[in-house]
Amino acid sequence: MNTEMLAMILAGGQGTRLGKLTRFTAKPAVPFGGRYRIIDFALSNCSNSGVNTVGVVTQYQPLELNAHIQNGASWGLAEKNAGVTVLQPYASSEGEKWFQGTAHAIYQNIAYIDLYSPKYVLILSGDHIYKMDYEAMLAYHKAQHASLTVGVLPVSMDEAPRFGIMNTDETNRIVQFEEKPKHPKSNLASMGIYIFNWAPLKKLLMDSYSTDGRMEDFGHDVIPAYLNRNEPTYAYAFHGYWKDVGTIKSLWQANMEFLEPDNPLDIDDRNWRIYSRNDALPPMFITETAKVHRSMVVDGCYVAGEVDHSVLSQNVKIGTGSVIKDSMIMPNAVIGKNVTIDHAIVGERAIIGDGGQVIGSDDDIAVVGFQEVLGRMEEDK
Ligand code: ADQ
Ligand code: ADP
Repeated sequence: MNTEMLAMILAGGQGTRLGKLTRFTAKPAVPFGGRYRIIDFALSNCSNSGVNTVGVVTQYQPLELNAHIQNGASWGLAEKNAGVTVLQPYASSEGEKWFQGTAHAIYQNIAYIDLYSPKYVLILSGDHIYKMDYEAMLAYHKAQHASLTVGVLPVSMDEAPRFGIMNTDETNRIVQFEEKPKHPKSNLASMGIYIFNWAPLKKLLMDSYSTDGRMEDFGHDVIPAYLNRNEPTYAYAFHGYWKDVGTIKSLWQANMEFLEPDNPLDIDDRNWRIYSRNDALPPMFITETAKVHRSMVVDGCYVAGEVDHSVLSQNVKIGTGSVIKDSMIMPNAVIGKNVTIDHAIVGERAIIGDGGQVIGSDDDIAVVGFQEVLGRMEEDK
């Protein structure tokens, strides 16, 4: 087996900042935009960019993620010379342990990567909403004769401490890099997207794990080591919509932006489709009492109440007299009669009984957790 560039999607984060939504689900498996899960964006980008061999590195609560990805057929990644492999932590000779940092997760999967003898390895995060052509990034990487290319974009100065921050010279070579600096010296941020020449990265990881100088993390350890060793390391500027949906607020915001007709993500782009698993659900049903405005409502939904500026995912039920406004309702949630939901995210399979109130604000989005049950339905009383 041989592939020029193989992708590794890091999908192991717990997503503690998403609280009750990720108690039983890895962050990349969190539903987004009615029909999708967050990881669909990275998987679709791979497929659209002609990157056909993809390893998905999981760790925390991988069941939902496994069920979602299956053999990758939904993203066109199960055909000849292609494939998605879901990689799980395994007991190594060092004893059973979780992957530690991101670089350690790659180190643990060297044998998988070597099966395909790639020249380049593309490292991605499973938790970003964006459309990006990795083939164009590879062309840039080759043109610069780089050993490592990092996808970058400017962020606001107050957000900069959440990111890897760098300075570049006039040729876009990275001359300085700090992971999550308290006092950032620039606003040029790493997207956590890397193209590495595989041979030198593999050597660095193998050497570091045979000594004490362990390379746990790309941002903290590997990029600084590349700069120290004078490996040609370049920044690749991304222009477009990109969102790290790691917090409740950013997840809610990204869903609301998804409803904007001029959303820069342009989900209707036929040349860059975002694919997802298709469950062949029945069509949605809207009753005579329902009112639906400015909303996305997908397959399997039943709506008898009022829905305004909201996203309803698969199989959501909304009872009569209920009002859903500025909210994101995740798959299989059941909402009873006369319920008010405003500025909220309702988790998968949550149940909200008759008369329930879930009301947040711009600064404090209300959350009902995965499988959480609030109140009771009339029939149960
Ligand atoms: P963070 O996103 O904070 O910063 P990290 O927590 O290491 O970095 O996670 C990166 C991705 O890897 C996430 O998708 C996470 O779920 C996953 N992940 C983490 N540990 C893992 C493990 N052991 N096994 C599998 N997957 C794992 C990074 C960079 C910054 C950059 C931001 C951009 O370090 O420099 O600015 O991404 O979002
Ligand atoms: P957040 O930043 O919202 O807390 P991340 O997805 O970035 O979420 O990951 C949170 C942290 O949890 C990371 O430092 C990651 O290494 C750690 N982590 C991931 N999986 C596990 C696990 N199974 N057990 C303990 N910690 C984990």
